[in-house]
This record gives sequence, C-alpha cells and structure tokens, in this order.
Amino acid sequence: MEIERIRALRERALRELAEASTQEQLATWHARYLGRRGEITLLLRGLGSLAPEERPMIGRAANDLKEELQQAYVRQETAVRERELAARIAAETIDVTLPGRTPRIGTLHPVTQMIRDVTNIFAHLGFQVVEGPEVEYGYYAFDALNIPPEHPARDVWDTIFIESEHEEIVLRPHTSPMQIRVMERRQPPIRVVVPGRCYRYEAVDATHEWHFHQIEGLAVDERITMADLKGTLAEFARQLFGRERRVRFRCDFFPFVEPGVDFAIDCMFCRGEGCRVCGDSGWIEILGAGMVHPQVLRNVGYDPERYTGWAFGMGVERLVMLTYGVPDIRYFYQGDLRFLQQFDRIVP
Ligand code: YSA
Repeated sequence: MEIERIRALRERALRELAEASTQEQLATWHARYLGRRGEITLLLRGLGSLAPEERPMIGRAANDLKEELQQAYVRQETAVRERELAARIAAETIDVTLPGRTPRIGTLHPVTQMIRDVTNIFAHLGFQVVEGPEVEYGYYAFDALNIPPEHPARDVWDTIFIESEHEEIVLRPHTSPMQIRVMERRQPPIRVVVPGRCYRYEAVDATHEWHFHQIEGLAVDERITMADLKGTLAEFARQLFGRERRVRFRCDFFPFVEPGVDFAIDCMFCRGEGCRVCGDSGWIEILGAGMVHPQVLRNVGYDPERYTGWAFGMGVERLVMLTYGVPDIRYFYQGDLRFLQQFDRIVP
C-alpha cells in the first residue's frame, strides 16, 4: 500500500516539476515536495510509525525518491535559468551597427552670428575686440562725447535712466561711451571694435527695439585720415556683402565727430535700381561715422595736434535684417524657434 502511495507521489511530483517553467513556480514546487514541511520530508519523518518489517523497504524507496527528485529539481532549475537568461539576452540585444541618435543642438542667435562675422572681419584688419559696461555714467554716455547737459542732441538718444538725482547713471543708448573708456586707459595707436547691447526709451515698431546691439569702431594714431576711414569701411562692406558692392559717404552730424558721415552701400537686392528694401533710393545706410572731434580727444587727455582718429557705430539687428530680408526687428527677441531655426549655420 505504502509503496503505491510513494509511486503516485513520484509521478505527481515529476509531472508538476516538468510543468514548472519559472523560478517562482520552481520555488513553490520545491517547498511543496522537498522543503522542511514538504511531502517527502514528512514521508521520511513518518517512517518511524511503520511496522518494523516494512521499514527497510519503504525507507529505501522514500530515500531513493528524495534523491531522484532532488536531481530532477537541479536539472529543471538549470534548464529554466538558462532559458530565462537566453530570453533576457535576446530582449536586451543592442545592434551596435545602427546609426546613433543625433542629439539636437541649438544654433547661435543670428545677432550673435552677425557680431562674430563683423568682428572677425575687423580682427583680420588689425582691430582688437573689447567689451564694456551696459550700465553707464552719463559722463561717458554723453558729456565726454561732446554732448553736454541741455544739448538738444541729447534727446536723440532716448535714454533709460537708472539714477538721475545725484549722479546720472543710464542704460547705455549706444556703444560710443567705450571710445572714451578705451582712450582713457590707453595711448595710441588704438584700433578697437566694441560689440554690445544698447537700450533706448523707444516705441517698439518694425525697425526699432528698446534694446538692440551696436558695434563701435575706433582708430586713433598720428596721421590718421578720412581716407583711412573710407578705405577700411569700404573693405569691410565688401567682405560682408560681396566684392561688387559700391559704397557712398554723405555728410551727417554727430556731436562727437567732425566731420561726420553716414555710410551706405548700393542695395544688393536691386543693385541700386530701387526697391522696397532700399526705399527706392538704391542705397542702404549701414552706419554713422566720422573723424573723432578734437574736443573728445582733449577730454581724454590726448593732444589733437598730434593725434587724429575716426570712429563708427552700426546697428547689428539692422545688418541681419538687410542680409536675410527679415521684415520686422521684433522677431529677434520673441524666442520663436520657427524663426530662429532658419539661421542654422553652425559657427565654431
Ligand atoms: C556715429 C559716429 C561715430 O563716430 C561713432 C558712432 C556713431 C553711432 C552713434 N553712436 C549712434 O548711436 N547713432 S544712431 O543713433 O544713429 O544709431 C546707430 C545705429 O544703431 C542705427 O543706424 C541703427 O542701425 C541702430 N539703432 C539705433 N536705434 C535703434 C537701432 N536699432 C534697433 N532699434 C533701435 N531702437
């Protein structure tokens, strides 16, 4: 009888073991048959209660079964582990020959690109690039540039004041204050360009922002002449806008230069014929310039009998608008990627 029970137990145990296909099911099986309270363990423990003549035979059969089940368990456990490992490896396979995902990198803002283009041209012409404060004393923004208080020209630079009671402190409305700062600190020869942000108390429209960028230029030395200014600016314009550009200088007024000029290139869209971009004039004004006023040289302690110089200032946004046909300056600072992504030239 007992032998029959052992045989049935063996069959059931082996069948269930064959069906166990995960580590979890194997653990349950092990606990049920071979664990501390498992059926085999209980069977062996119950041998003592058998009749003495039955004990040897049943005892051997029970021990043999335990041995057999233990070995079968090890085999099944190994097979399940290997199958699970193979499945995991298959699922996690990486095809190293697939092309990688290209990370999305941004591009330089068009204004930054233009600042780099312009300063590069001047750097190759022997100019040094310097920068200066955006919050500026009234002295540097106006007085030292020959624009005294109450001078009507002061209104041209619609200024944002930070402090005006004790000392005039402003957000610089142009980069020209850097002319004074550079000359105060150095002796000629001087050749610098100064890119930077400017601010004006200005009604914003398609061509005016309340903050924008300028690039200032300054050259001071003995025997510097208007001819140097004309040659340098013509070369600059041809490098930036094409060698075929024609250039034009006309009289203009700025308190810190004498004589003052405005500098224009022939319109690259209509080649001087007249179109919407150049307002039918055939010319596009790109900067103001002139010979540094003797009074400005005196203000920084230079002797105007010995030294002469010229300076210029241009608006960067306007250069980008001209180059790419951007119709409205407000696009630059709205952070709209659809606009910015069009300037996807990667500049090192
Ligand atoms: C002139 C002679 C020099 O020897 C040196 C510099 C200068 C330029 C002078 N400091 C100046 O600021 N002149 S400006 O008022 O006519 O501005 C120069 C350029 O800045 C303009 O031609 C324009 O391109 C840009 N600009 C001025 N206000 C602007 C602006 N751009 C966008 N928004 C505004 N609100």
